[in-house]
Amino acid sequence: MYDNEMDNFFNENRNAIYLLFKRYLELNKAFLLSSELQDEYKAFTNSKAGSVLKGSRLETMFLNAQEAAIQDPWFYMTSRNDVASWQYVRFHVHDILYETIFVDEFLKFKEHMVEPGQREDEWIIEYDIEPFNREFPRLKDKRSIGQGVSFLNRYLSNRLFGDLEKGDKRLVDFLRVHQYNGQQLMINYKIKTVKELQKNLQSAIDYLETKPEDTDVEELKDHLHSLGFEPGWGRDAARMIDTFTLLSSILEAPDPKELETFLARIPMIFNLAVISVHGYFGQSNVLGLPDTGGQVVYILDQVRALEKEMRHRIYSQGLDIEPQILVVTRLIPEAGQTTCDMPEENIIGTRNAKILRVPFRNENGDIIPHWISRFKIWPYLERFAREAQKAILAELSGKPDLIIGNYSDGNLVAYLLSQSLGVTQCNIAHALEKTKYLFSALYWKNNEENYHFSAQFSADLLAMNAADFIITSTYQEIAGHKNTIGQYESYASFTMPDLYRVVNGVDVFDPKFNIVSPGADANVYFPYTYEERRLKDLHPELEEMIYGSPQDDTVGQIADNTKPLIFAMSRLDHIKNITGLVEWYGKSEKLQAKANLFLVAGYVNIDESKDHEEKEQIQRMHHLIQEHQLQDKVRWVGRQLNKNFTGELYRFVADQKGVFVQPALFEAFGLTVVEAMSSGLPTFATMYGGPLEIIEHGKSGFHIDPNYGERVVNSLLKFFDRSKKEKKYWTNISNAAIKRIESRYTWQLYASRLMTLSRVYGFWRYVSNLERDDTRRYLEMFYGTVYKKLANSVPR
Ligand code: UDP
Ligand code: LCN
Repeated sequence: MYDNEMDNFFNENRNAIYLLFKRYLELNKAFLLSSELQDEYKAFTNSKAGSVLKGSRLETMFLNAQEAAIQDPWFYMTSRNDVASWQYVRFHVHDILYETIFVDEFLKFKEHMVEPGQREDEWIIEYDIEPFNREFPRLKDKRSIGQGVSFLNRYLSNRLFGDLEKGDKRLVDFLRVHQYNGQQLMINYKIKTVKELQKNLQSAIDYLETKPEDTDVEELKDHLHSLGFEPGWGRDAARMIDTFTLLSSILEAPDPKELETFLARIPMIFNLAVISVHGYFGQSNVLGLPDTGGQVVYILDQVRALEKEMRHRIYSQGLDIEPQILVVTRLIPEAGQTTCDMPEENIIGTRNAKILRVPFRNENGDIIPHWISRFKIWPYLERFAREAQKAILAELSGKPDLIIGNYSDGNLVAYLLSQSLGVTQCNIAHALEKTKYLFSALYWKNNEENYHFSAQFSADLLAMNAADFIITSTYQEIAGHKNTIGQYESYASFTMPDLYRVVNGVDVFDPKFNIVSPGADANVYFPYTYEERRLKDLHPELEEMIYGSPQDDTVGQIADNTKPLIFAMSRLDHIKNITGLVEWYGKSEKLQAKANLFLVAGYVNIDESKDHEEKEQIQRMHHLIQEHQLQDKVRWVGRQLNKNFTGELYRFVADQKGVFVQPALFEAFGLTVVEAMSSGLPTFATMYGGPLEIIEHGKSGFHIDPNYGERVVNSLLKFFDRSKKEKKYWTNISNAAIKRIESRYTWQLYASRLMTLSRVYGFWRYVSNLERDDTRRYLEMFYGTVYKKLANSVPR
């Protein structure tokens, strides 16, 4: 595709453009990333020769450049001009030509560079979901991304209820599908048409208005039954009138808000299966073990909040049914200090929620005894799903009403279960690995030995396209930010040379995406100022852990305990970058003079770790502490702490006017950030990922760029200095952090939103089910012919 305006610009500025490309070629790199492309461009246009390019369209392209693939004389580049808006172009470096191209051409060029043996016209699978989505509604405005349900309500009220007058029976039929243990709910066979429904709703309202508002459903049910109404409308006359009126008004003049409120009341979720396969899923002694962090915390808090919300909704609609939630995970016989070898465990703080553990088996059917890294889990999942299905059906005496998958492995299992049982599927990614590792797809072969991304990304494509709806913790998780790519967005197009090419992997404008942010357990993580709730009895133990003499699981002994603490806590993965923090601290004597460093992460003893990345990080930690002689300024604890202890630890650090630092190279969401902020601890967290959205920079905390350690050190120094000079500075940031979390990140808000979404998507699934068959078949084919082979190629 040619572009006259650009052609003219190229003709007029041949020399400058040539010099620009020459500069890039001289970097001698096959691939350039956004920062390299943009920095080099800025440097060039600041020179005399380059200044003519300023303000041009070419400049916009280069300032938004994301990636370039260079093979003299060709320079292929992609730029992201806005959230989820991509442009692909190529330049001929010597002829100074420019052309816009299609995504597949860009991907093919990259493939050719990585696999020079592969012919450009060689046939390779192209994954393309776009044709299947053509008939489906799609958001238009980037600001609406992640608010799928509001859009869907508008769409449904327009489309479905526009058809009602023509006798569209879908709503009536939908109201009739609800049952619990054989008991009919909502409406029965007496109501067959929309007209009958409208008429009987009026009769029911008239009847109820003759009764006192608090008349119990028991007294009313016989008459309502004769009108075609079954339990599920409300516990007393007042609530029933309200629900009937809501529906009656929707049938007359559909309104999206009313539709949502009405659907949110339908008793359709009694049993829930939550799938979380990898890591050590347990209630104590697990956090900080490999693959075991926020996801476990998230799910346990989520289950408690959901059970409460489900019970409340079921009760308000007049039913006496106890909701049941199962968290299905992997049984690990060699469970160490954890309970992961127990097939069942009740979840503390719930009435009826359980952890159900199903083992992995080898080809002979023997149970695998040991922990398996989340990157090597793939060959076990299909069988796991089959056994999990049996266990769930037996435990619930029937199907669950909703299946929630977690992370790539849990989402794949949720996909298999939901297909097999015909149940609504919700996905939660927690973290998609694709954006965490540089060139994870392009150089997938190099990563296979340790990471098996080929299987993981294929599982992700399957699960995200099969899901009825997807919950994300932030907007950036879906579509990124002006300058960063969203985690889901990164699946829109990519290539794994020699394997397959994705030209349309997922559409971030799909209304299936909804932002529902998690919180932190408010019973555990509360402000340090709540004196009467504080666990002061733990203080001697905390003192000992931070300042006491060295133990088997600690390194370093802080000499001067009058300085505030810089506290960091995370799993000891490379991406968490705790070693980066130690290095920045080690290199800054000024910072060492201002504060001590306190770390809770992984193990201190390398022999205790079974994870290759963790081992590497442990080694590096020891090395850095020695190299910078930090033994009397740093305390590193490698121990699993229970959450009440952790809660008081954040507050203990706050008492001393310390700070929390989350230095990750990328953090999908960052529960520690929410925990620290809830405690009132000023927090410095990575600008890559969730914390960018959680923290308002300079107000409720600070963003840091882990690629520039010196800048991080400077902002910490500035903070400590200002806190010393301005009496209220530390407290202002602390208060704003607490406020920020209270207003946005709570489990109560989460549970209410998720329960409403589940019902709206349940309805949407019902009305669009048949239309989805072609997608389902396409995904099955991909599962059978691509994913399954990749999964089985992972060594067991
Ligand atoms: N955590 C902990 N001890 C550790 C590391 C982590 O208790 O050594 C807890 C932490 O309090 C938080 C969770 O594990 O609740 C980590 O969640 P986050 O979202 O920050 O990171 P993830 O591990 O999920 O990547
Ligand atoms: C996984 C992560 O990496 C974190 O960023 C999240 O906070 C956690 O899961 C919970 O969703």
